[in-house]
Amino acid sequence: MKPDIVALGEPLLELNAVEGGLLRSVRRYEVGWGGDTSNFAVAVARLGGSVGYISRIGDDEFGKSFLQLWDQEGVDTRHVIVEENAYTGIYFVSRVSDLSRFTYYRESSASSRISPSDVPETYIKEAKLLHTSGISQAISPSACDAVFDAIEVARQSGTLVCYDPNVRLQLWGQSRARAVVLETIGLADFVLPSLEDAAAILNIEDPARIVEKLLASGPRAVVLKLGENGVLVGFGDDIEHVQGLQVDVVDTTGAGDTFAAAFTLSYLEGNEFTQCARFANAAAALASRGKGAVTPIPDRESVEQFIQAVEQP
Ligand code: KDG
Repeated sequence: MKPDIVALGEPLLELNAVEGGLLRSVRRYEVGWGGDTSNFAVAVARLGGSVGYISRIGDDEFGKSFLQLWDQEGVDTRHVIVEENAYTGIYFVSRVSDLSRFTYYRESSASSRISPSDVPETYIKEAKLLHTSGISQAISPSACDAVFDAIEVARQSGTLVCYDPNVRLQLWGQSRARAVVLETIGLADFVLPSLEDAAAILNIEDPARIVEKLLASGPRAVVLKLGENGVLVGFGDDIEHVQGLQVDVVDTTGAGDTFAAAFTLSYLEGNEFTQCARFANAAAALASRGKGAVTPIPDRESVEQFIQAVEQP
């Protein structure tokens, strides 16, 4: 099987606080899976796409847990390298609403040791789309090089590049993040930043100006995620607003990754950008109704039923 979509980055075991408050007082966690690009890959698979993952994991129980997950979900793992004597990263999620809710234990993890020699050129060339992120670049200099190499292979062979800046300033300094993210945006076909990402890398607050500015650097489409206010979709000279869908939000962790999966899959199925964004909005809304990054990712049927219910209440 040659997957249509391949993603490159780091999976992280997730420990999601059951109680509210600071982690020092939390006594119970729900164990799950996270890592933006792994969430993306699982979401593509649940939505019915063919997908493969490029990463390194430790030869530990958490790495094995990921192999089981990907196997169950139908994510191709032939380019996931299992490294002896290395560990799989973990993160904790507290019940607060901003990115400070993430606490990472990932320095020197197996994934952070990914390097250009791990980039599977033929795999990327044979795919229709490569997805990667600012987190994949932030975890180490060698991972950052691997991302740039993978993008270069994709660009040379006509494989589309989707990039989620996913700016996590706990992982790298703002000026380095800004330089790398802006450079990468110029190399990507689709760029899917959140408003917070854009604020961290541009000194612009107006959403339409952000989209214009990013589009000017070269992508075919920029989709700016505005949370419950929906998204702005910019392509060519057009900027369109797609409304958000109201759901009871439990945990937004991973919702952006589901958005990216649904958007890219819908594009590869031949839909227009605004149509892709509508489908992606619905998938992301459903993904935020449950706790954890992976468990609430919806399947195709649930998204289609949800869209129908919203359109014909
Ligand atoms: O998009 C959700 C991710 O942020 C989460 O699963 C953890 O990959 C993660 C990270 O580095 O923040």
